[in-house]
Amino acid sequence: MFEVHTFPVPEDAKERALVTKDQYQEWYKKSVEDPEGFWAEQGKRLDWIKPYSKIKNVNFMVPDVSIKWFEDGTLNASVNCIDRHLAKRGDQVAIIWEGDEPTDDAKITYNELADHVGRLSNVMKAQGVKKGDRVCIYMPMIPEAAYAMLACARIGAVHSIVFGGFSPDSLANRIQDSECKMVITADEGVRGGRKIPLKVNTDKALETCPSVTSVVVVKRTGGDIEWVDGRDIWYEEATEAASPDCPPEEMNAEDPLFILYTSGSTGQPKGVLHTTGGYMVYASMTHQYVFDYHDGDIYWCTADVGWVTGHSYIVYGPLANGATTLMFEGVPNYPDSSRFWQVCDKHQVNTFYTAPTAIRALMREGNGPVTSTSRKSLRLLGSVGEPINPEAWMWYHEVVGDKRCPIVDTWWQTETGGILITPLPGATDLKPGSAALPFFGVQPQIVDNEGEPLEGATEGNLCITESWPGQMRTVYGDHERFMQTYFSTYKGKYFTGDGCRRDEDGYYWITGRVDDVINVSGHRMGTAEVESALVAHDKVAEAAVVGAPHDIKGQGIYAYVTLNAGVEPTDELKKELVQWVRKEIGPIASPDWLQWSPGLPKTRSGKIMRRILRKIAEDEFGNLGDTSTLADPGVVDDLIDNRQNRT
Ligand code: 6R9
Repeated sequence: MFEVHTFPVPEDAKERALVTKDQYQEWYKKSVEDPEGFWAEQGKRLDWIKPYSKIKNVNFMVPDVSIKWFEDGTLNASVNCIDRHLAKRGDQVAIIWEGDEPTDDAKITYNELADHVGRLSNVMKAQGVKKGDRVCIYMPMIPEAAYAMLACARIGAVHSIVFGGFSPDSLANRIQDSECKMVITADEGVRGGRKIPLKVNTDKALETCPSVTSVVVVKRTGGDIEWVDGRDIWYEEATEAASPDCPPEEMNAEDPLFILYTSGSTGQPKGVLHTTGGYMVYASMTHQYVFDYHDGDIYWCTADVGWVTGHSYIVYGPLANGATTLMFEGVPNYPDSSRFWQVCDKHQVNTFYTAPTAIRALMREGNGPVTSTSRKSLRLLGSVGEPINPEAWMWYHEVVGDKRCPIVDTWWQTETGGILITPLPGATDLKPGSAALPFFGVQPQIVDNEGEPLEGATEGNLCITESWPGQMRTVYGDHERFMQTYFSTYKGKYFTGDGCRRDEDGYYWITGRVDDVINVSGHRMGTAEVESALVAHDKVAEAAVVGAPHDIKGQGIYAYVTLNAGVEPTDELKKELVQWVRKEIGPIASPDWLQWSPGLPKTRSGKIMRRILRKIAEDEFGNLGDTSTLADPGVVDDLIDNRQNRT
């Protein structure tokens, strides 16, 4: 057992802190005792076109779940991220772009950002994109991805970003689900010296997407691509010819800002819908307080804009606060594993926010690549995406942060829009591995399997009992599924899908998903999605997928596959199936282990008993629990005998 040390707030963090320990207690108390008053005040951090008079209108009870914040106010998100900063900080750098190659970088000021976004907005309008239309963004990590998001926001279009690592099929499914009218993409992406064929993938996806009438293509590499006349438009040509002035659309606080697809325990990924007012208030506020953001700070979040972390903490939160945000196209180990820290030195980064999987991968390379850099500019470190194991936390703290920098371990989800449980750097003593305490306005509750609230030091299922402004409003096109997924397990409460422990100091320790979602390198993958990709192969009869511990990824994907009668189980076929899943979903879904299983453990009603498969995948087959309800208990011995070596 790892001994828990507490790390007190360092003196210098206390001195510059926007929120001190006492203030945290006081404000938190106010935020839960008088949420209307608290959020009425916080709403003022944005510029509104028509100010709100109503604050909160929320019902968590199925079948009437409805969530509204600031519902009679109007505003525009791009104005809040750009226009309102121009008078004071037009010449300040808004985005520092660091390319895949260390020689490739750029700085974009707020004035330049306004120009780019205005032009692209006009191009989109000229293509017939109107308020409420959906636009898919399938881009590498280049500034144009941020311009595309903000241009959508400016004209009231709803963006749906699809991570550049997803396959043509995954892209097509997401475009079809929200009937996007336009796709904004690039000829190719570049990551770690390798090219990603974004336009080729887009062309392939669009064979089954009749709703898309135009494709805007950024020239990133100049690689060879095909061109569909009348549909495809070069970004550079079109924006050069367009006017930079585009008046913003007046949006209601509850008008959609974006859709972002995320994996759940069943079925196809869900289109998580976020609206404008509450999301922006929450993204801006959490960015300011969690990262103790001060004017002039250089802030770097290493996420991809294809994930929610990129939405809230590369683009909307930082830009709403007039910050300088760094956008990185590359990967942590290219050209070598010093890259992150070299970039910190090069751009004098003060705040660095990354995922535990990256920390673990770099930790494996030893201290040399870190200690060969200065990192003197660093003041604060952050972690997100999965539980950070105390060993990785300690390494991050001691080696990367030279024991000077607090670490904010931020727990949140695509659904929550922003950070819900986290330390504040000037207010919270740290315990490695704990996400610490709730943010203002957030009321966590740990419940048992029957939904009974558990008090004090305890462990159970994590729910949130009251709404906060950044909460998702619905699943796009399927409000029923929204209510079923999040509000029906525990009546009247938002259920996170995570397990959680609370210690005697009230600190929260997230223990991981309690549903059929696997967290691979901080990316969510539904077991059902991988299973349906596998059974789509014509040699596969049945498949069951579970998560298993993985040294670098946190969790890896373990697949049990039953082949059709007469098909020979060969190593070649194993490779073929792994490739097949890559192609069907994307590289992040590749099974790490694949085991042939002539039979799967099923109940007499035909339900696969994943609990047993999980134990075998974890090498814990000594303690399988009750197997007597299985239709054929014999299959278990076969699975144990043929389990995959995970080391
Ligand atoms: C922001 C993001 C959400 C799931 C969440 C949980 C896990 C995220 C965490 C964490 C422990 C943290 N998770 N942050 N677990 N400690 N600091 O990652 O969103 O991709 O939707 O994933 O990730 O299991 O439920 P998303």
